Amino acid sequence: MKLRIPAATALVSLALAAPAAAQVPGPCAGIATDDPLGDNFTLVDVMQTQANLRQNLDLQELYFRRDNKVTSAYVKVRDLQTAVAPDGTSNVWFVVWTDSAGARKFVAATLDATQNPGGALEPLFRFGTLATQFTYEGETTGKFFTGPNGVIRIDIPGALAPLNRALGGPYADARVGRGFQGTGVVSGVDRAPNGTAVGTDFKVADCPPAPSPAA
Ligand SMILES: [Ca+2]
Ligand SMILES: [Ca+2]
Repeated sequence: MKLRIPAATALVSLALAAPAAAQVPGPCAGIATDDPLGDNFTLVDVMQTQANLRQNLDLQELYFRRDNKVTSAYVKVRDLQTAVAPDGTSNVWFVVWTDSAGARKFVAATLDATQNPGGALEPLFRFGTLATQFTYEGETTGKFFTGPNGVIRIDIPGALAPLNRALGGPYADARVGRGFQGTGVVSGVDRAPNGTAVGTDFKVADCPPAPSPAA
């Protein structure tokens, strides 16, 4: 028995150590923006011992891909977990861009801790329009690639990403919601790029076939 326990532990460690990046499609047309690690704001956080959950919201990179006729936004963070930082009731990641008509559109991923207190949280993916505030207009699909350097993929409805048009001036915006059912104050804790800057336009086009290793 004593021999089997370390072996099993080693297997588990290997599985946990597998980088999220290995499963995530990387950029195929450059990145929209990167962002420094450790620059996310800390709100009133009475449980600093759980500051690791904050790494959920430390933006690192934003890029877009179009695969199988679906355009998706990819938000890389420091350490993605399906849990909400202790000083909020929800975590929201917005990706915003300006369309060819000049309207600001967005997709968003939300984790709402009131959905299942203390338990596993299922992310909700939505899209909408940003005018004076974020207005949700429907649900979309996406995926969380959890772990260090984890990535949130949010699929953009086809009508919002016409082929050969640009998603202009994109940026990512990570926020914490507090209050009843996550509808209270929503505070920005990280933005990529910082300030009011925006990233590089993404011209909606299919990713090229993966290059051969010898290329
Ligand atoms: Ca950051
Ligand atoms: Ca930032």
